[in-house]
Amino acid sequence: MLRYDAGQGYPGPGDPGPAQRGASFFGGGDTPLSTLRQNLTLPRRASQFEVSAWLGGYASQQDGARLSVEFLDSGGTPRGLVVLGPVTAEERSGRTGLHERSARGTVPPGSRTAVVTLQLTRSGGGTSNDGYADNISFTVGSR
Ligand SMILES: [Ca+2]
Repeated sequence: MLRYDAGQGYPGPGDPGPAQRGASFFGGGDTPLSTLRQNLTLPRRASQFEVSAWLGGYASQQDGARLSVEFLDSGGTPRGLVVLGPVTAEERSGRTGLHERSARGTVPPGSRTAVVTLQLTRSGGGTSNDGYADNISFTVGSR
């Protein structure tokens, strides 16, 4: 976790990002790849999903954040995959910050588990892995 008041070129209160951004966000640290993963058991009646996240990076560097949701059946067989990001340096207009990405759809039939994975990737340019993420949300509902 990094704080929005960390300075040193990291995203701050005045940079593009969520309106309600709290005090901290996820950053990649000093390693080429940082991964956070959460396995969620889906309610039996879940038929619709919505996923959103604010993803970003540093200046013109291509370090980035990618959020995926993989749906698995009871045997662990993949039923579907949704990917958000990464937000490229071009999409950020070369400016440090985070931008919202979202997707919604139908939960693939037979899905019992959703695996939410955040990957923060360094693509050269110093030791700092400047993939950033905040306000990650995954919700399901029934129609
Ligand atoms: Ca970097």
